[in-house]
Amino acid sequence: MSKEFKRYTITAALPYANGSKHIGHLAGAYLPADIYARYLRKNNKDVAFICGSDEHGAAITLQAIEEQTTPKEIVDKYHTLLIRCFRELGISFDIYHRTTEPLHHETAQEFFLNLYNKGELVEESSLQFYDEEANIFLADRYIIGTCPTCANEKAYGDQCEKCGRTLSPDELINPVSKLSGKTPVKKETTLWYLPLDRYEPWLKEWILNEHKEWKVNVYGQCKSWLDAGLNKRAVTRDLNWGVKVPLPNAEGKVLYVWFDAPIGYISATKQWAIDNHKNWEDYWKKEDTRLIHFIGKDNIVFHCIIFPAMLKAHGDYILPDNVPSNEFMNLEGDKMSTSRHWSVEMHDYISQFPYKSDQLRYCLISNMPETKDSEFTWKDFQTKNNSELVAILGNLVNRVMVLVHKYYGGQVPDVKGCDDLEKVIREAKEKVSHSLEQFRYREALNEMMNIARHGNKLLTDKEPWKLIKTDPEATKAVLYDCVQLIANLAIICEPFMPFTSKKLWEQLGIQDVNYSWEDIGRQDLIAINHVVAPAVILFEKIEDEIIDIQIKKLQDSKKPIEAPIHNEMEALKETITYEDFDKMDIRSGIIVEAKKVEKADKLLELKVDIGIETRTVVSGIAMYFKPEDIIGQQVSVLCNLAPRKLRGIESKGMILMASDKEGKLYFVNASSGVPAGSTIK
Ligand code: B3M
Ligand code: ZN
Repeated sequence: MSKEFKRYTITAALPYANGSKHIGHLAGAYLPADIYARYLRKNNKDVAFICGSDEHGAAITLQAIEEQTTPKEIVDKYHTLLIRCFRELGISFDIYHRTTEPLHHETAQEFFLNLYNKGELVEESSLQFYDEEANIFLADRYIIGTCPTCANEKAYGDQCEKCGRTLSPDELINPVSKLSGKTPVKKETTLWYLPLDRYEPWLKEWILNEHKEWKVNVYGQCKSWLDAGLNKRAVTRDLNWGVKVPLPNAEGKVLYVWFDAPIGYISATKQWAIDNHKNWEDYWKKEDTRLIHFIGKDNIVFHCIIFPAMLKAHGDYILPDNVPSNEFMNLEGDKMSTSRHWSVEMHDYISQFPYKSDQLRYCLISNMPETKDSEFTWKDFQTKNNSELVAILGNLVNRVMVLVHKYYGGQVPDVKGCDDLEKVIREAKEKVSHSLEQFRYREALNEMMNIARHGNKLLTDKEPWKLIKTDPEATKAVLYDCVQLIANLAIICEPFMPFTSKKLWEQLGIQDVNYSWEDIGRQDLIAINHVVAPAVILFEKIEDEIIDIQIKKLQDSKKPIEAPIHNEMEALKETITYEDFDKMDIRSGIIVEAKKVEKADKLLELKVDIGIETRTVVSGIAMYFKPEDIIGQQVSVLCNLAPRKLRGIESKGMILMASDKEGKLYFVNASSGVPAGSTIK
């Protein structure tokens, strides 16, 4: 370990308890955190590995309304499911807490009050969307409308899930309330804000100068946020599900879920400390504690900028020393998404591949999206299992155990090895340690497997099944070496494949293992004459049929994306003469004014400068463009089209648009700089 820390607080993003989680989440945050925590524990470090369910937020209340149930029922259900999945996948949290616990509410309220009393929060009134029928302020998620970028009519007020654009409700075209289906009104409300701009100079120094060692993907994202400049962020919401704002006259207001969730790490640590006779403050307030947040890339800003600003504002807390966020793991060529039914859910994997958690862990680690997005495919999963786990690790262990039983009745032979095994293993161990400390899991896993590869090479080179006939002493030495090598593997593979580690110890006939990382390299882990267990199959081969079922299941479940307007390229129209074409007067123009046509979803009223005059043109592009975004847009105008009245407005001419096969519209324009009025032929 580079810098000496006395203890480690390792957190993994608190998953929203509003649904199951997929293997991309596992690869993104939980698995790397678990490997790291296990590695530290093997090094006898003092570790608190913290996680829990994030049970607040508008998404959960909304879901409750949709499913005609209560938020509490939803979070109870998924909290239970998540706990089970993590346990079965070997994620070794020291505590898995929940943000609906009273201890968390107290902790979050105290934190809020601390900032409030110090004047670190700003109170401001503003106009927010309000549903007059449901009598409720609408969280961003409660408002849906048309995405200005991709025209998805079901975009949320915070994000369009079709194109991924981050939105604010004001940007939606035709916003309606999800609750009543009515157009919301704007109403005044008071909210409290964290003025992030106050922390900007400090954050710049702290991240950009003092944490240059952070992963490039994390550092890069922070830099672009900081370069763009930080604004105040609301830390409360008008909602009735969450941690109540602990102030008078704050009825109906709760802390914003992203304010209370990271404090969830602290409250979980408090509970763990109560349960284990520890002092929680050691893990959050002492400089010799190393705080590390494991998260997915969509959480970077919250963990690198907002939460540190909160901790800094409070003043009593240490700051994260690293935030080794991963990128995303795609699935079979597409973005992994539970809502789009393109995912492998953790619980589905567990039920379809029982007792094969390490096989999944192995495959995810070897493909971990460490600095860029990666991909999971079922074929690759099969290959990793069959050609690596079965063929390299399983095969080695099986051959060694079979031979030890065949020649020595299962007893570890009494001639110590002559191979330079110790050096090989110690070197591999150094590399694994170094890689893990840099959060380079793929590399670490590969180095670990190199030890198994070395074992196989030893068998292939020395051929004990032949050697036994000519040199029994040398045979003993080879198999002694192999047994020690397997014991070393049992220690070093534990962070990656804890179930396999356990099986290896069983295979070696060892109970109550207390070897630590430091012991890796030793050639006397298993005593001479110790009896090992009869050979068992460590990994089963996965057949094509099993993989084909999974691939088919995935393809069948994919939800059709919103129906495209027209599916195919339009057929060509019939031939016209040049004279027909020449009748059209097409000119380059510039949009100088634009506004929506009342009560017409699709229409914009435009004023277009066509050189000789400025004309009114009514255009059916409102689903794709916001009026304010197209002022100054260069367009092509069919000027001599007979005028017609649309919604009472006389439209003189037509704006030419290109339309792709999804029906998305694009302006057709001459290269920029062409003056208005230039003719187009
Ligand atoms: N629940 C978001 C997520 O699951 C959020 C993380 C909270 S970590 C404090 O992606
Ligand atoms: Zn969109």
